[in-house]
Amino acid sequence: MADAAEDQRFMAAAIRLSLRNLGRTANNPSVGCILVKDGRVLSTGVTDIGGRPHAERIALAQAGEAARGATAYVTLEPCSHHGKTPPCADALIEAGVARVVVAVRDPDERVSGRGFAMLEAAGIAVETGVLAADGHRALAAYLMRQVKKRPYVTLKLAVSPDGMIGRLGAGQFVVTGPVARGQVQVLRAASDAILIGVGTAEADDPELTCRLPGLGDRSPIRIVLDRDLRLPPYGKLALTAHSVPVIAIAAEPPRFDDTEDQAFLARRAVLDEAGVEVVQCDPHKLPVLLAALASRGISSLLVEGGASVASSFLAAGLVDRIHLYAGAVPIGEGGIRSPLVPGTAPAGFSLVRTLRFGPDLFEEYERD
Ligand code: AOF
Ligand code: ZN
Repeated sequence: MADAAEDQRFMAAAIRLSLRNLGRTANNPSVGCILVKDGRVLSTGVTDIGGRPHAERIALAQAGEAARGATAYVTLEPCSHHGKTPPCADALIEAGVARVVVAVRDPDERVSGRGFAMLEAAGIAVETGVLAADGHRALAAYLMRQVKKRPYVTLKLAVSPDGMIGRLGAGQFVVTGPVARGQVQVLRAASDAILIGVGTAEADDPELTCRLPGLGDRSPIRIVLDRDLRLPPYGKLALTAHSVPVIAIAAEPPRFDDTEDQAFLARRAVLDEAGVEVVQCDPHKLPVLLAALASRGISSLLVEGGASVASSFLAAGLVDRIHLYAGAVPIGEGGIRSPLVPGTAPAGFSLVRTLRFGPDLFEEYERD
């Protein structure tokens, strides 16, 4: 007899497990799977780096014959299609699993209910919607790309106690402590891509990689809104483009007179050489840009700066989540005012979490 509390407990574990490969499975979701028999965990699986094998196959391979009669807890409906891998629903059936418990139905039109139908047709008991809200949150980026054809956008801002996010022409100004900065790198590691404006690239010369010990190979693709292609070829972004991809989003031609065109092409050639990919797409048409990023398999986008990029994403209604770090170091004279202030939910957002990282306060807001 199924026990609802036990189902929730194992699903919660499967959801936590799925978070492990967030940001590393593009263009596939990171799914968690736990096989349980007689109240004991037989094996676990998370969608592998690069998106394959799928979670269920990893867990089934580990359990072997013991999977017969087991219950599979899977965060997403098992796939029913022959994509780059054969259907997980078939693998669960062949392994003799007795029951499948799922949090979220897969909106992928190749699956969408067919996974459940295949399992049920084989006599497997199927239950869905278990811890659905938590499952949706864990799969938010994948679901956004599938349903709205754009990435899930997180806006990150570090605001000084005097309400600023940087100082004009002063280079990188650190308003938060090391614990908060480490958290930002964890967030980078869990994102498929990170986006800034070229002004931030010029002023701060950021690297935007994840440099935490043990997380070094999890840096997201770096995207720069760079209408005129001003990205410095000897800045940290261009210099590291051969190891972690950099995409510069420049305006579409034709927009220059001949001389400007020549200069643009010359800058483009230098960036090409450095390994920076130049994509021409009007950087002011954010919905078009986001659709293009989604079609490249980017499901989660972290917007990191500066003020005008943050404001345009907010104004376009394209922010799904805000991570606001309230730092302890004032910026003072010449500061760039933050579009948001700590302690005040922007219209259409609600505060979901507050944490303290050393001297700094962290607030998480989600779109209502
Ligand atoms: C699962 N378990 O762990 C994942 C699933 O190209 P393919 O063959 O890898 O299929 C990609 C689709 O598979 C993806 O759009 C989504 O529907 C599903 N992802 N399914 O059963 C998993 N990652
Ligand atoms: Zn699958």
